[in-house]
Amino acid sequence: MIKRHSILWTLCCVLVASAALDAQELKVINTEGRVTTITASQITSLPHVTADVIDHNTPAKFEGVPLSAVLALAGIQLGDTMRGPRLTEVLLVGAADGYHVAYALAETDPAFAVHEIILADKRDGKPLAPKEGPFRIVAPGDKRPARWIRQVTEMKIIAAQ
Ligand SMILES: Nc1nc2c(c(=O)[nH]1)N[C@H]1C(S)=C(S)[C@@H](COP(=O)(O)O)O[C@H]1N2
Ligand SMILES: [Mo]
Repeated sequence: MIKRHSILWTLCCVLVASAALDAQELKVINTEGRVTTITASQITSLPHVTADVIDHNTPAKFEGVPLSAVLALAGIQLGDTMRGPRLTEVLLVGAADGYHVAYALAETDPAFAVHEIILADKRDGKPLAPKEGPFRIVAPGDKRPARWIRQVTEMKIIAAQ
């Protein structure tokens, strides 16, 4: 009896732990449908930049990774390759609550954008709160934060032409 109970308990712990780990992952899907899973530790180990923004009329300092660097982990090339039909590519971003936003892929390219879009993992020196993180897009070039999508789980590139 005790043994069966402890096996069930262990199973439960494993399920809960793996669900928590899943939430720390991010899927990037390229135009061919190839899925790359990026882990939180991969993102942590990339060079970080900061974005000083005004959020709810209050200054906030986000830290994160340039979106272009996250996309590079999934083999998505920007820069010189961004010409011709590649300029029709759309980045569709999905969140845990079902919210979605779209960027033109070119907006994520530092060669095009004045203000680099980042995948933030910290706000004012602390990891993002669960309802905001673990990852949130911060686009300092956008005056309204409607595309600053919280709880990002998926990024999909769609060729519009
Ligand atoms: N996942 C997710 N991200 C989201 C939203 C949402 O509903 N879900 N709302 C957007 C909108 S419309 C705004 S104005 C801001 C609000 O940011 P806040 O949560 O810091 O208030 O988040 C944006 N990011
Ligand atoms: Mo909003």
